[in-house]
Parts: sequence; structure tokens; C-alpha cells
Amino acid sequence: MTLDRFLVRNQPEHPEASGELTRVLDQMGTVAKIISSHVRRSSLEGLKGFTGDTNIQGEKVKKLDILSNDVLVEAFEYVGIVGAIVSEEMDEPRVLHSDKDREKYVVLVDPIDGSSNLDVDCVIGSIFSVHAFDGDLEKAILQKGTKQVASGYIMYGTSTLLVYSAKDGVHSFVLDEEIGEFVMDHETLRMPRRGKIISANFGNRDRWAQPARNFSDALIANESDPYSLRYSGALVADLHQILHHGGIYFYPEDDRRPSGKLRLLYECAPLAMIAEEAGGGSTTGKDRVMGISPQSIHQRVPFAVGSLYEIEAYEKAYKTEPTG
Ligand code: AFP
Repeated sequence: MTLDRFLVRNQPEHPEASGELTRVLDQMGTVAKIISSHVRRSSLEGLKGFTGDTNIQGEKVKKLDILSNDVLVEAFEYVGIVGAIVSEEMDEPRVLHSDKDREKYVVLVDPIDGSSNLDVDCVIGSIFSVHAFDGDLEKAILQKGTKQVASGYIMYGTSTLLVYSAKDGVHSFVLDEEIGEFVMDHETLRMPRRGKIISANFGNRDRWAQPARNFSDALIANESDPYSLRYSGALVADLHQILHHGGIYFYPEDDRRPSGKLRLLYECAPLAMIAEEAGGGSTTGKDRVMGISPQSIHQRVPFAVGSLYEIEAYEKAYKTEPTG
């Protein structure tokens, strides 16, 4: 079953069964193939390293970040029904069309997640979220995660995978490079209720908010049923592993970053939706990530995502020791 066939087969199940969401998701598949081919050839094409610029987040921009951003903008300009793109790499939303009758969606993306991994040939990803758009751009962008029409990620690892949900479960496809198609590897991905993986940057442990420290200390102290630490530097890769084996990824607020590091609209909310659709959850510690009303396009939030058991324990740690 290829991605395009699956999208057409499932079309009537989408809330907007006009075929237009199918076009957006199908185009995401094309984007994934193009970026994947650049990733695979990044050493040969001289795509490693920085451009010399700094983005709105204050982070140094990599060549592949920009190239992937351009691929996404061009691809959705072509589709016609996407009114605008919001990207980690662009200060402001990029308006693609102003034909009010045709625009149906806004696409929000992190073109390359974990880009520091690229220079050492480790796993990276792309994250996307699709919002409905009825002509009011700000309203369309600043929507709660619960309002997402679809979301997903692409993982450039040993294989290239595309994982998405259109609120009908989580579907996973692997790129067959010989035929140039995404082929289904899991029709429905379900996350274990409790897992074995703990994924966080423990180098920051002493800076974390106290509840996050208490939570991780308690998990690690459990000698009878120990957790395995897995942290790759690419959220997509860590979440993908947790989807299969269960556990928790967290990037809490710390004394340098009171709102955490990760961006709500194009990192946390789309992956929170994937987790929830797979039977897991996501929280800031205090609030369900999917329920947060965004205030700005590049807003950051503390983020934990994973199996229900670990997410509940994380929230309990915040209730027991509130951060104020
Ligand atoms: P970039 O997308 O800017 O490379 O950051 C990656 C990321 O957002 C997420 O994918 C990682 O889990 C996390 O940041 C890594 O951050 P630290 O290096 O601070 O652990």
C-alpha cells in the first residue's frame, strides 16, 4: 500500500473529505522525497555547515535548513490550496496565495529538526502541522493543537519514514528508494501504555525546574524496573523510538530557558497530536500541550511527550512540587 493509494482510500474518513487534505499530505510525501535525497547526498552536495546567518530563534542557520525551507515553500506554492506557511526558518508567515476561494489550509513546519546531527551523519527529521484556514491568517495560525487538521513528521534515518495522523490514528510509511514511493509499514501505530525509554538532555539536569528533576530521579532510582536512556539530539528520532517502545521524552523549562526550548506550533503541538492519536499524551508539566492557546508563532513551551503512564507521573511531579 503506497502513501498516495492509502490517502485516497482513507479520504472519506477525513473531516474535510473533499480530497484537498489528501493533496496537502500527498505533497508532503513529495517534499519528503526531495529533502531525503538532499540529506543522503549532503556531503557530496556541500550541504553541511552553516550559512553564516542567524534565525529569529537566535540560532545559527544551516545550509540544509534553508534548502529544506525553500523546498517546502515551493512545493506548497504549487499545490494552490495552502494560503501560507509558517516555518522555524522564517520570521514571519510566508503568504503563498491570496485567492480567498481556494485557500483552505495553513502549513506550519520545522524543516529540519535536529540539524546539528547533520554534520555527523546522524538522524534528523522534519515536522509539520496542517491548520484549517478561512481567510483570517492570524486566527488560522494561532490555533490550539486540538484544532489541527493533520500533523506528522519525516525521519531521515537508516530509512526515510513519513508518519502522519489526520485524526484517524497514526500511519507510518517507509520510502522505497527503488520505486520512489512511500510504502506502508504500519497502518496504525499504538504506543505502549508504559515504556522503557527516558529521553532528555541530562547535561542540563541541574538547571531543570525542580519537578522535572524529581521526576527523572524517581524514574532512575527504580532499580527493579530500570529505564534505558536514549537521547539523539533530534526530537523526531526520540519520539519515533518511544512510539514503538514506550517511555517519555522531555525538554523542561530551566534556569536559562523559563519557557523551555521547543516551539509550540511546529514542534510540540504536531508531535503531541501524534502521541495522543497513538494512545499516549503530552504535557508542559502543568497543561495538556494540545490545549494551549498560542500567543505568537515562534512561542516556546516546556514539553514532555510519551506513554500515558510516564506522562501522568511527570504531571504528578509538577502537582507535588509546583514551580509557581
Ligand atoms: P534544532 O532543530 O534547532 O536542531 O534543535 C533540535 C531540538 O529542537 C530537538 O530536536 C532536540 O531534542 C533538542 O532540540 C536538542 O536540544 P539540546 O541540544 O539542547 O539537547
